[in-house]
This record gives sequence, structure tokens and C-alpha cells, in this order.
Amino acid sequence: MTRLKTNDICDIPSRLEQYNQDLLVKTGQTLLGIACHARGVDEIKIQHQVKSFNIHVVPITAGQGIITDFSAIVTAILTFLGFDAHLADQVDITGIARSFENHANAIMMADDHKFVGINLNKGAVVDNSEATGRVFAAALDLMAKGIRGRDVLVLGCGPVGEAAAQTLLSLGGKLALFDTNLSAALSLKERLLRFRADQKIRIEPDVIKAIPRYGYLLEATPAKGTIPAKLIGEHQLVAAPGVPLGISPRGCQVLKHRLIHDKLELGVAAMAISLLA
Ligand code: 2YG
Repeated sequence: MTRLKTNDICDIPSRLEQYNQDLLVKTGQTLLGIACHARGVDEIKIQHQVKSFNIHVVPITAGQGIITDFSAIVTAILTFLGFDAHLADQVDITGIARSFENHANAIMMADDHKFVGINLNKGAVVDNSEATGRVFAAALDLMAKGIRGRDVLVLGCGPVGEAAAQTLLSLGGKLALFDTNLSAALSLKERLLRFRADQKIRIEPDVIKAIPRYGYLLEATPAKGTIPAKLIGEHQLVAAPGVPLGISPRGCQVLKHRLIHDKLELGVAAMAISLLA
């Protein structure tokens, strides 16, 4: 799992309004709308609930320690979405205990291994990797005006790619998988088929040969340059939760409004909606 750096995320708060507009142009939905689509809940209903849903974000010093502004930026994203969000003024156990004492509805916090949301009333846990894969798949579905029946290639079969693959199957996508580690792709296919024996899932052994053959790509690798600019076609749509972005600046220019990528916003929005729903 890629560890974010402050300068990856420091300009998120000031660009939230603009990013929201970009998402609206690309998908027809806002950040909140995409997160609701990823959960299959009605946005209007959710809008009434967000402002009274109190989420505390608690910085955690374990392991490599605090990423400057990470918790403040998560809080800013939640506030933008309309939640009653607060950055805890204490860290670690003290911050967590204080959130319970202040009757928070949920806590969000991250160590070096997991970034989770916990609903304090229901005890439900939401994981950022799962939420991120799911919400980027939902964004691709919206951008494609329905992924049903379309051939979609998931690049990267880790936790984010797995959640994206599951979501794309449930949205009716015709799934293909690639991973630099072939056994990761094969074992993901096996896990997915346990629940959908009827589905056909292709494994693509050669990503360079495969990319031009898919109109819809979900890039969930922690590698740069996964999708070379020269392979990007005129009509391909790409949703890229992978950090760092697996597409070069040149590739981003070619894709323009056919690419969705961010480092925190969609995943945090999907976590929050899952905590509330
Ligand atoms: O509380 C803090 O400031 C730190 N303990 C946060 C550490 C977060 C480490 N994890 C990551 O940087 C990413 N996996 C977060 C999610 C990236 C988007 N999918």
C-alpha cells in the first residue's frame, strides 16, 4: 500500500470545488453522488442525514507516524460533503477515547497498514482500499453511461483492484484481469468465481498487448507508467485509483476528460457514505 506524502495531498482542500465540477462533467455526478452510486443509496435521502452525522478524524502516531495534514485534509473532504466532521485535538488512544466520550457517530483513522472508518453505534468497519476500488468502479460505470456488457480491464489485483473487479462484475461488466504477478490475477479470478460461477473472467498475461483491446480500464497498480501514452486510444475511458498515478502527464493530456484519478477524495467519500448507510 502506497504511503501518501503531504505534498501529494496538500492542495486537495482548495481544489475540492473545482474537482467536484470536473467529476460532474466526466460522470454526470458529484463526489457525493458517485459515493452514493458506489453504495447503491439515494443521494437525496443521504443529503438529509450527512449534516447530523458526526465523524471524528484521529491522527495516529504508530509506525512511521503522522503524515502532516493527512487527518486535516480527510476532515476537509468530509466537511465539503456536508458531514459534521471534526479533527480530533488529541492523537492515538486519547483521541479515540475522547471521540467515544463526545458521542461521535464514527471515527476515521489510519496507521501504516490500514485506513479505516468505524461506525461507533453499529461497530461496522469500512476499509479505504475496499471503498476506493468500489467507488472508482462506480465512477467508471457512470463515465461509461453503464458498464453493463462492456469489456473492462482491471490492472492490478491487490485489495483495490479486487474491490473494483467485484463492483464491475456486479454492475454487469465483462471482466478481464492483469497483474505483473500472474498468480495474483489467477487467485483473484478464483475468488471472484466462487460467488459468480456463471461469469467468464479473462486473464491478460501481456498488458501491452491487452490495453489497446479494452475500451474501459481500471488502473489499480502502485506503479507509474502502467498505461503508456502511446497505447491510449481515442475512446478509452480510464478510472485510476492507483497511487502514484499509472499514467504519464502525456497520457493524461491524451485522455483529458476521459480519466478519473485522485489520491483521497473519492475513497474518503465512499467510506463516509458506507459508515452512514
Ligand atoms: O494519522 C496519520 O497521519 C498517519 N498515521 C496516516 C498514515 C496513512 C498511511 N496510508 C496511506 O498513506 C495511504 N494508504 C492512505 C490511503 C491512500 C488512498 N487510497
